[in-house]
Amino acid sequence: MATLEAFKTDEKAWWCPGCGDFGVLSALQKALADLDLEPEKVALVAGIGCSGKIGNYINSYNLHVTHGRTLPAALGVKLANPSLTVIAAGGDGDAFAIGMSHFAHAVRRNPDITYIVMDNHIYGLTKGQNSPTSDPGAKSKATPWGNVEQPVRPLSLALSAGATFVAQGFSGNPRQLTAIIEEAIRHKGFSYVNAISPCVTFNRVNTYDFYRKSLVNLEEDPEYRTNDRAWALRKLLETDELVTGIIYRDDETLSFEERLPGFLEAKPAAQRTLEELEAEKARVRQLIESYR
Ligand SMILES: Cc1ncc(C[n+]2csc(CCOP(=O)(O)OP(=O)(O)O)c2C)c(N)n1
Ligand code: SF4
Repeated sequence: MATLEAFKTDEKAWWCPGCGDFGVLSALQKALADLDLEPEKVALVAGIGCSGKIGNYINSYNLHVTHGRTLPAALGVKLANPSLTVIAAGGDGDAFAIGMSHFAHAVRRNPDITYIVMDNHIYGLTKGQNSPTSDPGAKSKATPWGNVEQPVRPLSLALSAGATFVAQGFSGNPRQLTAIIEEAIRHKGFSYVNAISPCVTFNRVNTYDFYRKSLVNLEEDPEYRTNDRAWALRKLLETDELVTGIIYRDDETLSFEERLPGFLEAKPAAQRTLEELEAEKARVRQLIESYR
C-alpha cells in the first residue's frame, strides 16, 4: 500500500512562501496515495514555469519538457506504456499560450491522461507578464495600461472542444482539490483539472482572499449534475468560471487508446525487446523511404 511519504522527494520546494503551487503539490501527492498507486506506476510530465517544478517534488517518473509541450510528451509516454498513470502539469501560460493547439487536440483525442493546469493568471517564472487567462484590464510590467485582450476561459474551452472530464479546484481548498484530482485520475480518458493557484509575488488581484470571496461550489447548486454539457456551459458563462467542483464528466466515450485498432492487445513499446524495436525502426525507415 502506497503512503503519502512514498510520493515525496528530498528536494526542498523552490516556490515563494505561500505560492498556490504548494497546495496543488500536496493535493496531487495525497490523491496518488489515496488511490493506492505505486510511484513506479506513475509518470509526471511537466512544462517550463514555476508550476513545472512540481515534478521535482513528486517521487515518480518525471519528464520535464520544453515550454508548452507537456501534452504531446505525455501522450507519447501513455502510448509507449499504457499501464502507467500519466499526469501532465503546468501553468496557464504553458497550456494556453504556446501549448494552446496541443490542448485542443488532446481534448478531442481523449487519451487517458490527467492534465492539471496551475492557473495563476500570470507568467510567474518570467516575473509577472500577463498570461492568456489574465483578466481584462489586468496591469503588469508588460501591459502598464492594462490587458486589452479577452481571456481564454479554460473550462468552457475544454467543454466546447468535447472534453470528457472537466473540473476546477482551488489550492486554498486542498480537500476538494484532492477529491477532484482523484476522480480525474480514475476517469478513463482525458481529464482536465484547472487548479486555481495564486501567485503571491506577481498577482496582487487574483489572491486567496479574492477567490475565497468569489468562488461558488457548483456541487452545492440544487440543479447540480455532471452529465449535461449544455447546463455546465451555461453555468460557466453565468459565473465567469468562478466555480469549483467536477463540472462535467462522460465515462462512456472510449479513450484514444481504446479506439486505436489493435493497440491494447499489442505488447507496449516499453516491454518490447531491442530486436523488436529495431525491426520496427526498419519499418519506419522503409515508410519514410516510400515517401521520397
Ligand atoms: C519556447 C519558450 N518560450 C518562452 C519561454 C519563456 N518562458 C518560461 S516560463 C514562461 C511562462 C510561465 O508562465 P506559466 O506557464 O503560466 O507558469 P508559471 O510560471 O506561472 O507557473 C515563459 C514564457 C521558454 N522557456 N521557452
Ligand atoms: S513567482 Fe509566483 S508562481 Fe512563481 S513561485 Fe513565486 S508565487 Fe509561485
